[in-house]
Amino acid sequence: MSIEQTFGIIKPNAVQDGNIGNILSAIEKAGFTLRGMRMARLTPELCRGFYAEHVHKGFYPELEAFMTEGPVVLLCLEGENAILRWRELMGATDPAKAAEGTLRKLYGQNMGRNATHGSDSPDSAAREVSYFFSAFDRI
Ligand code: RTP
Ligand code: MG
Repeated sequence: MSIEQTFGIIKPNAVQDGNIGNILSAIEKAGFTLRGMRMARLTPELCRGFYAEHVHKGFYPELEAFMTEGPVVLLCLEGENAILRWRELMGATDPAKAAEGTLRKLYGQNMGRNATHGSDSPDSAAREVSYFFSAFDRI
């Protein structure tokens, strides 16, 4: 058994559409423990640091414009195999290809406006949790 922490974001489109509650409810029903949660409005600088691996890709300007257009909810989730299980609950990056019942299928609009973010590995989970949460914020 491996208890992990992972990092999630409820992205601007899901906040604008009034789906914070639905997504938090799915997280609780799936058995995650919420260790950190905060609303924020990302700045371009914060977004560049967060998406360092994507900054030089063609889609990055569109990604930054979207992620900074309105408030987001930052999450630290804990549970058994939390990193993989949170990715499974979200579904595929492209909502059109995401499985029925997944968060991106339910609340995503397209490849960019895809409702949620989740860390993709133990290294990125550790980096992303500490990028946005101090130890004091994780309770
Ligand atoms: P995320 O990081 O947001 O959880 O998504 P992911 O791992 O499934 O996808 P990733 O490859 O890390 O891409 C990060 C976000 O960039 C947008 N994207 N757009 N237009 C495109 O080709 C494209 N590719 C990626 C998506 O919003 C994706 O979530
Ligand atoms: Mg990613």
